[in-house]
Amino acid sequence: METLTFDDGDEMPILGLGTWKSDPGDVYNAVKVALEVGYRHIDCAPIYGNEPEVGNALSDTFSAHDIDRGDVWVTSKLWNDCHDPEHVRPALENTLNDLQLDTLDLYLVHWPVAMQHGVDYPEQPDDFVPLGELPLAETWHAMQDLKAEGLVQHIGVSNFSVQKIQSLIDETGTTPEMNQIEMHPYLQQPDMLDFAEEKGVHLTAYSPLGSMDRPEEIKADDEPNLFEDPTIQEIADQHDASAAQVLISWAIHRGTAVIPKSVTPAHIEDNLAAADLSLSNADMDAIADLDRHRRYLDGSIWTFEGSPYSKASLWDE
Ligand code: 1BO
Repeated sequence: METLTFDDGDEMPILGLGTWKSDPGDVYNAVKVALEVGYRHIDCAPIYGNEPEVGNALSDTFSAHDIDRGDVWVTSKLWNDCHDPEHVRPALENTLNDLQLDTLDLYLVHWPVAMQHGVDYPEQPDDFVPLGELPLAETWHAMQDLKAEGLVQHIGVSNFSVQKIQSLIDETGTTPEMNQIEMHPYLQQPDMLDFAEEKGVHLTAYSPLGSMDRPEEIKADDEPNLFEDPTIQEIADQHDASAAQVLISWAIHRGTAVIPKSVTPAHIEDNLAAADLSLSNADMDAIADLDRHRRYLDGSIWTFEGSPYSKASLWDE
């Protein structure tokens, strides 16, 4: 499988298994199946509420000597309530403990949003901490310490805008190695793609299939369904592929990593086969025309009335 190469030569498989919204009861099997059929990249986060089960699946696979730990890329993320430098290392230690690992391949700051310690999801304005009080650069320095100690091999961010990454570079003199963001044909983020290439930041596309299984409370009424898009369907038909495979292959053709989520063995396998699907320039041009800057995960959960965060300050647009 294609890989993204980091400065030290480490290689991240370009296609990974996403685990957001995978129930603890399902994710063990999903990770086991994924590793059995050939995935070597698993994307996790403590807020997904399933890292202990992911850890059991990894541990059982490694102890059966089927696959070596060194052959699997594992990413996790620092949740918003642990941005204070004093909470960064304990948060990582919890994740390492849950995943039953000594080190992570990649650790990301999950959102450019800080919350009071102990808050999973904010319910009131006081649950937030404004970035003016707890700047991202302070959190970033604590992330750098984790890397220096070898507790994580690479560090990056998620849901960061061009402006926020540039500020981090200006303020700390270092560049995040990864930005994991929502990307699919309806949200192509061309400026981020150009910026990332110029600065040497890798990108990972989350919600590449449109994330239709999100909880109803964070879904809009009028959400377009990528699987039903006539252009995607037509390209899928031409290649005798599924719409999901076209969407995943599109991300890979743009040089971004991609982490489709599934707990269904047939879909997990179908998604992996997208790595072998070759789209033509005409296919890529047709998909380029679909961009409508449509976010499925638009940050509303962080921007309710009274929050110090707004959509404008979150996305810098
Ligand atoms: C709130 C979870 C976002 C996806 O990583």
